[in-house]
Parts: sequence; C-alpha cells; structure tokens
Amino acid sequence: MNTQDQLKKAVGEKAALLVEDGMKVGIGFGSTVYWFVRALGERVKQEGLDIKGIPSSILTGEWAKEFGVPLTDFATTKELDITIDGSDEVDPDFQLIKGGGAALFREKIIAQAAKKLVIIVDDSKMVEHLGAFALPVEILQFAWERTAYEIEKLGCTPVLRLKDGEPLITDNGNYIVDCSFEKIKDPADLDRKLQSIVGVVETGLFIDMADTIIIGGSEGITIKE
Ligand code: ABF
Repeated sequence: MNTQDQLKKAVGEKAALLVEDGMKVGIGFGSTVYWFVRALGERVKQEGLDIKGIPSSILTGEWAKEFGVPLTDFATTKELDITIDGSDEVDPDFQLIKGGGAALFREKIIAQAAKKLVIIVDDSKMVEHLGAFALPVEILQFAWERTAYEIEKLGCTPVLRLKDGEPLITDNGNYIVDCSFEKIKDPADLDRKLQSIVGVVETGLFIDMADTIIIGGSEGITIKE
C-alpha cells in the first residue's frame, strides 16, 4: 500500500469513529470513503453499532453490503445525522470540487440531507484556489452539446467524460463534462451561473456545505472545523 493509500485508510478509519449508535449516516464515494465503509462495518460487527447508511452510488451500496453496513433509504429516512465523503479539492473556506468519481449528484443530495458533512482527504487535496482539478458538471444527455456550449461561455473547455471509449453514463442516466477553469476566483458565483444553464443537472462545486475536514498528512491526521 503506497503512502497516499495509507493516508486515505487512516482518515477513513478516523471518520468511522465519529459515527454514534443510532445514527443515520450518508456514505459518499471514492477510494478514501472505501476505507471508511470498511472501518464502519468493523464497528458494526465488533460493537453491534445500531446504524443505518444511505449510499451515494451503486458501488458504495455494494461496499456497504460487502462490509456489513446496514442500509436504509430516503423513503424511510429524510434526515441524516452525518455524511462522510471524499473530495477532489478543498480550499481554505472549505469549498469543494467533487465528482471525480462521477457520483456528485447523489453525493450532493446526501450532503444536503445531513446535519453534519465531514470530508475525508489525503493532504494532496488541499489547495489555495479551486480549479486545477477539472470541475465535473452533470448534464442531461439530451442536447448535451448545446449545454456544453453554454458552459464554455463561462471560460472553460467542457470535455465529455468517456468510459471505455463511450460517454460515461452516471447512476442517474446523465453525462458528465469535465471543465478546466484552472483557477476559480469565486466558486459560489460560478456555481450560480452553472446552475442557471438549462440542461445542467448538478455541479461538482459544494459551496458552504462542508463542516469538518479530516486531513491525512505525513505528520499525522489534522481535523479542521
Ligand atoms: C468522491 O470522492 C468524489 O466526489 C471525489 O471525486 C472522490 C475523491 O476521490 P478519492 O477519495 O478516491 O481520492 O466523493
């Protein structure tokens, strides 16, 4: 396991300790969240933790089943106590770029549904300004070229995300375009402008949503509130 994976494992396990008996837990996606799900499953097994999770992707749901994390859904549970998720970039104001794993839409729903959003990252994700990571934007398949054309006017080059040479289809049946803005000076303003484009389903900008950042670094784990 390389150093970055060790850092991801450490913060995933640390986040699992935040989950209390009786909690309803939003479970994000990504290789860091994988370690969280595994550690949470261990706690359910060892301590008989009575929790229920709502996954943010089909694959997250499979991990939960594999590791023994009981699941519920929004038909039964409207509010979550805590959501644990990864991120591609985190700026000093806790604004996020997410969606590298193409799960941003469901991730944003479980983030909004939670009283507390905890982001778990290795320190490579901490940036001064968002934008070096191309911003994922989920868009409808219908007229996607037209939607991408409107997004391009905001100062980027939207690239349709492919998987095995074909357009990637998200769990929700949509496309993802990755938009290189290089440096996003006003993430909140950009998010508003993107959300106003008909055809944009959701953006990978998570604005004023994160409450806690758990960062794994060579010096150990840092928790920012
Ligand atoms: C997910 O976690 C995605 O939004 C994001 O792309 C990913 C971070 O990747 P990883 O944890 O694999 O480094 O929430």
